Amino acid sequence: MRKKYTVIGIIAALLFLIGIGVTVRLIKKEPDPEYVFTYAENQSDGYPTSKGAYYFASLVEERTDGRIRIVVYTSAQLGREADVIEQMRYGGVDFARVSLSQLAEVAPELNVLQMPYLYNDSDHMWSVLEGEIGDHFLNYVKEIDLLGLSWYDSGTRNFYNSVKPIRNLEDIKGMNIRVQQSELMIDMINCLGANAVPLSYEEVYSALELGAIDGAENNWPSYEDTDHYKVAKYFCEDEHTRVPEMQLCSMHTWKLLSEEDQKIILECASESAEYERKLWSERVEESRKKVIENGVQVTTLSRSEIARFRSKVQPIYEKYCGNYMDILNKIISQ
Ligand code: GTR
Repeated sequence: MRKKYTVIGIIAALLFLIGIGVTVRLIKKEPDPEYVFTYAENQSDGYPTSKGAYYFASLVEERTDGRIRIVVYTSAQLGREADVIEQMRYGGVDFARVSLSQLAEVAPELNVLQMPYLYNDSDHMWSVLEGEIGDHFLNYVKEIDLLGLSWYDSGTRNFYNSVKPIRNLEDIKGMNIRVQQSELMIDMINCLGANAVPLSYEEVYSALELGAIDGAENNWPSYEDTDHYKVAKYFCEDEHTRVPEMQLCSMHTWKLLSEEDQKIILECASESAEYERKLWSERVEESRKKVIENGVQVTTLSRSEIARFRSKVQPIYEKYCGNYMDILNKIISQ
C-alpha cells in the first residue's frame, strides 16, 4: 500500500515539475506579442515574393523579441490585389506586397516606373529604384495612406497564348489578351492591335482553359507557378514591360509603432527584398526550364519587330507621363 502511494507521489511530483517547466518556458520564450499584424500576398507559398514575406515576418519577430508578430496570408487569402490595396488604405490589412500596375491605379504618378520598353535592362531598373527616384516613390504613396518599405523584383513581362506562336505584330493582332486591372496595361494591349481583357490574377487560369481569352502576359515564375503554361503553350519572350513590386505598410499601422520599431521594420523589409531578389533570379531559370521541358514553345522577336511594338505604344507615353516628363526623362537618361 505504502509503495503504491510512493509511486503516485513521485508521478505527481514529476507532473508538477513538468508543469512548472512548461510554464517557465512559456513565460520566458513565448510572451504574448504586443501587436499581431496581417500581411497579404497573392502568390502561392513557395513563390519568391511569399518566401520574402515569411523571411520579413521572422526577422521582425526576432528583432522585436516577439513583440511584433506578422502573420502572412498567401494565395490571395485576404482578397484580390486591388481590394487589398483598398483595405490597406483604411487599415484593414497591415502589410502587403503588390504589383505596381495595381498600385498605380490609385497613385498614377507610379506609371512612369512601369512604362513599356522603358528600361534597357534589369540593372537600369534597379539603379532607378535604388536611387533618389525609387525613394521618392516609396514615400509618394503616403498620399494614399500607404508607406513603401522596399522594392521586390518581378522580372519582365511577356506574352503567352494558346493559339499560335507570336513572332511579329500581325500575330498578336485581334487576340484577346488578359491584363491586370490597370488602365495603362489596357491601353498598351489595345495599341498593339489586340483586345485587352482586364481580369484579376486568380481568374486567369480558368479564362484560358475555357477559351474566354486567348492569352495573357506575365513573367516566367508566374506563368509556371499558376500552371498557365499548361493551358497556353506559346510563350513569346518579348519583355515588353518590367513592372516592379512594392512591399507596403498601411499608414494606420505605421503610426501605431514607436520610432525604434519603425526602424526595425524598414531594416527587415530591405533585407527581405535582398533575399527575394536572389530567389527571383534562381526561380526565373527554374521556371523557364520546367515549362520548356513540359512542351512550351518559346519564340523571341527580332530587333526590328521589337522596334515596331515599341513605336505602337508611344501614344500612351503622352497620356500617362505627360505630367511627369521630368521624372521620365531622368529615368531614361539614368
Ligand atoms: C504577378 C504579380 C502578381 C499579380 C500578377 C498579375 O507578376 O506578382 O502580384 O499582379 O502578376 O498579373 O495579376
